[in-house]
Amino acid sequence: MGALMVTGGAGFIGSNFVLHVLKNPGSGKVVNYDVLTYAGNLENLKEAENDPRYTFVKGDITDMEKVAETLDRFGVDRIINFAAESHVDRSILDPQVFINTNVLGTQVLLDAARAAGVTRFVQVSTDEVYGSLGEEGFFTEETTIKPNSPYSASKAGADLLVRAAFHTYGFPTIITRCSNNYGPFQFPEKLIPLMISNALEGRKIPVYGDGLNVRDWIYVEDHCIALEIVLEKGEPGLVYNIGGESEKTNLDVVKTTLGHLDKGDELIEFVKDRPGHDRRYAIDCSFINTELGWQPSWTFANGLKATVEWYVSHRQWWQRVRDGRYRDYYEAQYGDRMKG
Ligand code: NAD
Ligand code: TDX
Repeated sequence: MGALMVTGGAGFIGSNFVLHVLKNPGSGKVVNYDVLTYAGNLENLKEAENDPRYTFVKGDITDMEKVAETLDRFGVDRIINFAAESHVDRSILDPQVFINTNVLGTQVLLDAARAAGVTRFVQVSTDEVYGSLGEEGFFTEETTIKPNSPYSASKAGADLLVRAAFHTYGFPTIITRCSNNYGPFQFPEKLIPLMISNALEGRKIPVYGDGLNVRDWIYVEDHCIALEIVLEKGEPGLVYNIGGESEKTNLDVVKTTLGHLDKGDELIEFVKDRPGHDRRYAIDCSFINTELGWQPSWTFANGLKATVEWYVSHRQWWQRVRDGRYRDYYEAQYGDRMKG
């Protein structure tokens, strides 16, 4: 078996995925290819550092030469692409980097992977490509793509390129579309870690609009398990929806989290809504269940409790992320060993 390349493996879901894969003593080599934007944090992977099966390569997915060289050097035969700009609010402020990484970067990976004879390419996408739901209904794999933010439009663009690579060249690609993840190592710009860290510091929690937007929350470990199954057994050319079967309004999530932290609702501050804010996401994940036997195992109650406990006991992690000190770790660990 060749190596598995995990792009974006220093981010939230990518690092959880790398650690999850390495837990299996039978797993092969894993190459984490990540350019380390503000969202990439090698501290997440401390546990893997001394594992001979694991290698980190600092590289950009838009850099064709570096991608091709890495595929060749490590004998990569499978790729799972997590690398992306992932935050909707940032995409509203500055869309261009989203197009560069999410769209162009995906095409570079596809071209390099096809040239290198990669036998499986999994694109980690999002339910946001489907747009917004009303009060009723669910996104299925057949739902028309109608992205509403620059972020989701860039992810939808990437999905279409991945689909085209399959149809045009017969390149074995698979797309997964997952709902909102939460859990350890999530950058504290996203709702749940932002709330927990703000509340722990006695700061207000900004709730957009009326707080009644609905998201379908999935504990990151459940997503990782689903991705591992898709990587092994998924059928090329197909899309698999992945969801947590846990629809909640933002206000519900905020109030429950504050409850876990013994904090009161007075920390909530309603602020101006996000422009173009999608009202509701909800995933029908019956296809992956019937085809591949996956279903989420974490309830939202247990997952949120575990997440709150993780942030409470890893205060240093998020404080270092918040003040930028997490970057010192890379310098200390790799600074004089690697250039670029
Ligand atoms: P994240 O922002 O935490 O991590 C992204 C990682 O990609 C970082 O390590 C970053 O350094 C790396 N990266 C960014 N640009 C790169 C480039 N040009 N070249 C190489 N590496 C680059 O994101 P996340 O929340 O872990 O999401 C991972 C993937 O899953 C994304 O593709 C996202 O669209 C998708 N997704 C996320 C969620 C969610 O709820 N977070 C849900 C569904 C799908
Ligand atoms: O401060 C906040 N206040 C607030 O009310 C933030 C950061 C968010 N929100 C709301 C907006 C959303 O309705 O909470 C909800 C969740 O927001 P985010 O955490 O920013 O996630 P979302 O926009 O739903 O997108 C996420 O899920 C799908 C990820 O960031 C994406 O990468 C993924 O594709």
